[in-house]
Amino acid sequence: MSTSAVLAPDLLPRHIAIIMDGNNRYGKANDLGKGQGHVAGKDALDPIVEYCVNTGIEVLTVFAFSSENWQRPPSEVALLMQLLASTIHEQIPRMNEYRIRLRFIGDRSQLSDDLQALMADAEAKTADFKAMTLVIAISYGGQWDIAHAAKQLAQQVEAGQLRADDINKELLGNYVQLADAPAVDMLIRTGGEYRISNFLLWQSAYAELFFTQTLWPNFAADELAAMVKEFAQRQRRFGKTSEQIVIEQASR
Ligand code: M2E
Repeated sequence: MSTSAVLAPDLLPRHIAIIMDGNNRYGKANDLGKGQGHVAGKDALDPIVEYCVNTGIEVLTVFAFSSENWQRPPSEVALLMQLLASTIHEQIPRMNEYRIRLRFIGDRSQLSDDLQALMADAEAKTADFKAMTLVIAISYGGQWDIAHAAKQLAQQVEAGQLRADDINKELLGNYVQLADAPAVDMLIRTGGEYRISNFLLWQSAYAELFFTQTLWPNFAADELAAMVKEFAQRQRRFGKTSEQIVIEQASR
């Protein structure tokens, strides 16, 4: 399938979020060494980023390492931390080439000083790029995100700068991660599980959900393009009455 079919801009998702699951199963299925599925998964992102920037997607957010991933075997955590650092190093020149802004969300206090410095450096070097924003979620959890936002409001209340009665969803929504980005339009999970796994809970409140059996290292731009097409079809149906859809289908 061609990945370049043109879609009406008002039917395109502005923000796509992906749970990149299935690296370890890919490693086992292909007799790779322990942890090598993650190495394979690392390279799967590049064509997806290229598709998104060429299609005019504003924000792509990927779940690289969750709050829960800290409970994986220490050797796997160590490998993932190494892979994160080497991937960030590799990605900086690519971001420069494509004019993509790189951002990170999650609880950075859990990460090594070296990794924190590398993340801050990558963000600073790409801060003015406007072609797309690529967001990497590291040590991220949706519940952490909401609790972290609530804590900031509570500190304002404690300081006498805010009345508890003035807290509402609009105000809290200004303190969650990516408050300045469009809401998630499409939430995709690869690897065959049907869960959101504490990803962007607040930001995905109205997202269209997409699940595929494809393991992350095998997920390619043509499958994403088919999902974006399906998203546009769902958008076109949205707002129409069920009678209109029945008439439309009868006339095909
Ligand atoms: C990623 C991280 O499972 C992860 C291993 C490292 C690479 N990866 C998958 C990422 O998601 C950082 C950047 Cl800059 C890009 C991708």
